[in-house]
Amino acid sequence: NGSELVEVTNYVSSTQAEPSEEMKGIAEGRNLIVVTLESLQTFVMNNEMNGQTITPFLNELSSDEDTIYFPNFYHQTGLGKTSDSEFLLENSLYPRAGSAVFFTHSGNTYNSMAEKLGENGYFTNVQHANTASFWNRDIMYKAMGIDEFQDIESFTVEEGQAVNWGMKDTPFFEQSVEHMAEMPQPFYSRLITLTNHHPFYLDEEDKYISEFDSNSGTLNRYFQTSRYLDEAVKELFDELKEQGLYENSIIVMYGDHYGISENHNEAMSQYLDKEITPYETAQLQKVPFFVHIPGYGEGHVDDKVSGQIDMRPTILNLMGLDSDEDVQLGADLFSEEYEEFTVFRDGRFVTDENVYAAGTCYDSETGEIDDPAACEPYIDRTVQQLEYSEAIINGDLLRFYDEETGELLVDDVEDGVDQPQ
Ligand code: GP9
Ligand code: MN
Repeated sequence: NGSELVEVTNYVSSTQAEPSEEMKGIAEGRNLIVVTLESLQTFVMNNEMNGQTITPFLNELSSDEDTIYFPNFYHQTGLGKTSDSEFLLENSLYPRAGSAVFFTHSGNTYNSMAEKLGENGYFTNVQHANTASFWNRDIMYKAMGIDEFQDIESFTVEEGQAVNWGMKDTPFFEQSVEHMAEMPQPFYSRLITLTNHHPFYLDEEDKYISEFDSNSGTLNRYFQTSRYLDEAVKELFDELKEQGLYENSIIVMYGDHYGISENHNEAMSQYLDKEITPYETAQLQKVPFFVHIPGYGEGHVDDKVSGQIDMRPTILNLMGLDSDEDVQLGADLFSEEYEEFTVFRDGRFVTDENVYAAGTCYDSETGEIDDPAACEPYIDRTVQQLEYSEAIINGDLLRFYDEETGELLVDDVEDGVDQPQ
């Protein structure tokens, strides 16, 4: 009802963190390249398997002087998998429980990051070598105001260039960069990778490391496909440099969701050499997040607890665009007011002190069971955040967003819910 929607509006405007002045606009006017790293989890980063480095390029990048790397960044996706991560990135809202929002709410009005960049002179594009209708992307991208979607039709897949779900990441990146070279600048181009996807098969020539040896073929192969993705990203950086697109861009990369489910706990326990408790399972929802700004020079590892919902406000501030009046539930990661409190779509949460999973409150450092009182205040807040997000989506609330003032028009909200739509 109307009063609930007003409550949501008030909540959103009263809880926005003031974006960082220091980081504001440091990538202003640059091209924005966002790479979705399919199924990449943080546990493979800066790690080895049977003495072999799994992600050599990304490891180097994580301590590069032009990179801010977030090792305690969590995915917040649900059943919509990759598409849920896209939803989080573009809208800074939680995806829906029990269904993929890309299918259920593609008719809504959104105020996506793409639309916002578009209104500020950017050409906006997504590239993904799969059929356009997968996850209802073709429809949802229109709702999110993305100018151009280059799907499989825009790519040439030669003999030997496909494996698993389709086109391999290396030729995909090669052609993506060629496409970028043709785009009007500044552009926002989002690249969605595919090779590191279940069931994680590879051609022999693409295996840079050997398999793991556990009872899970899935986990055994996952290290190899992660290694392949790492190599492909290295080539992406090389090609951007060759095309002269590197210096004048900002490159943001994030893992979309877990690749290894709890069905493989026994094998995972063998690899990590520890028992997989609900605490460990929550830790395994970490996905890597990189903000790479060529020439920045002040790169560092930022270990704050954070999540995909924070990408939109963080990126927009770096691009010099205000979003603190927008209807979004994440916060600028560089804000001095940033609160370390990350909510999973299923109601688990992580703070700097605790991990709440399977109804149990754990100490975030040790993984030991903590006093339930430590988690208590966050339990209601978690439910509330998720409910508000649902209310925004289900009520199509962004219809009432005023782009001029950056506010929700409360009177219209109340009228809108009283009238048949
Ligand atoms: C499909 C690709 C993978 O186009 O994004 O989807 P997923 O199964 O990871 O959601
Ligand atoms: Mn995915």
